Amino acid sequence: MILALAGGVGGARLARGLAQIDGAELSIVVNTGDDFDHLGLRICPDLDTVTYTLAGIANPHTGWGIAGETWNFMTQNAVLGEPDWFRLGDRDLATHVLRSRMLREGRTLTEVTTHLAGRFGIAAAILPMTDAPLRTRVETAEGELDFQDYFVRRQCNVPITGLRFDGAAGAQATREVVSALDRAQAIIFCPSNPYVSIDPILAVGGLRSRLEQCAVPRIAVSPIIGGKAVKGPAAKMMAELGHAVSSLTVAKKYLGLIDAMVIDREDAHLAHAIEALGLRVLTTQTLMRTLEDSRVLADETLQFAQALAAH
Ligand code: FO1
Repeated sequence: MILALAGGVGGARLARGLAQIDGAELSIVVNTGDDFDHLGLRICPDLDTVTYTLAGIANPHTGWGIAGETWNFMTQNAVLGEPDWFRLGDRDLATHVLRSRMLREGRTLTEVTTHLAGRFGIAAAILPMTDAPLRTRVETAEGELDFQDYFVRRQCNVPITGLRFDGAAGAQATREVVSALDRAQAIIFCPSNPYVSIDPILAVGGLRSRLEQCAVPRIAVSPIIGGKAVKGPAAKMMAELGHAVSSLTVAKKYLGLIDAMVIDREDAHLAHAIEALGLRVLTTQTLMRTLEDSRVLADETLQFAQALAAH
């Protein structure tokens, strides 16, 4: 079984590629630090991005939400004077209504996510990192902001000074995540934002130490290509937190948690420096524009894992 750690769009795209590989059972542990309550509904952006991407219905332009959405709910919401900075499409809304009702009825987020994945015909296990509330808070010169307030309402336009994972102290990994980790034959850190997609997963009680002690190949696919993030604020955050924007910074950040890195051809010149940290490196095309790109990268990453296991 392959275990992937993922956050938003980049992570979901590699996860979709991994799900295409014949015979590879897949579990995806997903960041829930971005979750929040909005308009009376529980919104879980990264779980939904992974679910919609694996279902093949994700909006290809935004990466989040459902393709071919209509926006009647948002239009009417504005008529009623309700906030419209966070856009919930009409189809997407059904997910949030169902999830919120099931949670109110006492089901866990893991149960709700499994139910939704089943309705979309997804074979992979999509696992929230925890069922407990853990919320990413962004520290800025203007004070602390809720994650979606920073990310969507403020469009990441405030320099950050740090990040905090509210509730991490009391958040335990679920039984399903622990069992997936125990059964994993390889662990893939998807090309998700290290600071706001992967770090919240590592902040969940027991997960970092379990990953540190895993004896199977652990490979990170870098979200940075040529000093830029493919999507989202990873590069901006890296710079604001005082680091060089590069795959080498990603390698250093994951040191102790990974055995190897997959970097883009554009960053081939960094391979020696990453290897000098004691990591193995695979250099290939990491940009995923199409489903075929995702499948090829997933295939190469799994072959790399097999070679590492045989080593
Ligand atoms: N991102 C935006 O930039 N603007 C939005 O209006 C927006 C709405 C939205 C609705 C549902 C959902 O699941 C995700 C949504 N996102 C939106 C994306 C999301 O909030 C972020 O991309 C992630 O939290 C970061 O991974």
